[in-house]
Amino acid sequence: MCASLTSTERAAPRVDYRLYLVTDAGLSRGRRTAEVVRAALAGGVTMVQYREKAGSTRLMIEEARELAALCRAAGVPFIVNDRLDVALAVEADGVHVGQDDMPASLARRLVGMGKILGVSAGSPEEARQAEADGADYVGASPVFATPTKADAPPPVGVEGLGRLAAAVRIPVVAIGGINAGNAGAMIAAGAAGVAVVSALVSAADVREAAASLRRVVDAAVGAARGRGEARRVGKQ
Ligand code: TZP
Ligand code: MG
Repeated sequence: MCASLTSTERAAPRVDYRLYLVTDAGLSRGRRTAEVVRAALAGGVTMVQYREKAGSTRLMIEEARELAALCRAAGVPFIVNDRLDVALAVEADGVHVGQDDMPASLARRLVGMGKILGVSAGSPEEARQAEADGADYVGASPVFATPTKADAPPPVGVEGLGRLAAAVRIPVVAIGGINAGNAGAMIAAGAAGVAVVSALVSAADVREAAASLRRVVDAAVGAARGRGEARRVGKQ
């Protein structure tokens, strides 16, 4: 049945995972999420995830619709965290689910084959299961402990990220405690990109923070390609 096709068995969307902004209204210093996303896009983020845990569904749909339009204009994929209903309502490019959310195989079936499906994984086993369930990418989660997600499982660390990335053929994105100081090490360990909340949304200058993270990630991607590791880095 088509829902069990892995991303390597179907025509998976081509996605640039290098710098993935994950929104958090509560950490955005009182700025509107649209303002943060606009600045992050100007700074060079290659992907945006709308992650909102509070508020009414009506407001979420209105906000997500605005963000989807900004991302579409920038040519950047727009993903909704957890809320498949919101993703479908605003015709987002995809959805991201965690281990306690809707099962990935079901999310794949509901969202359709043409959309991007991301799944959080904290071990090689969870990553392999996500791949088998039809995920396009895995979020290695969390790499480092972070106050941004209080209920996160134990951190996998850089070595755990490497083991996780080696376990699957789909791209792996590192999340949790990532900033310009450690982003390069994520790419060197096998990640296709980094997903970042506070280092972007809480920055005084979001555009500049995104630009400097992009420089770090691009340099690390260039170095990995130089070592012949093109498969897991950059545009897949
Ligand atoms: N999933 C795993 S860690 C995390 C999420 C959403 C939060 C990452 O936030 P930060 O501020 O980039 O550490
Ligand atoms: Mg979730």
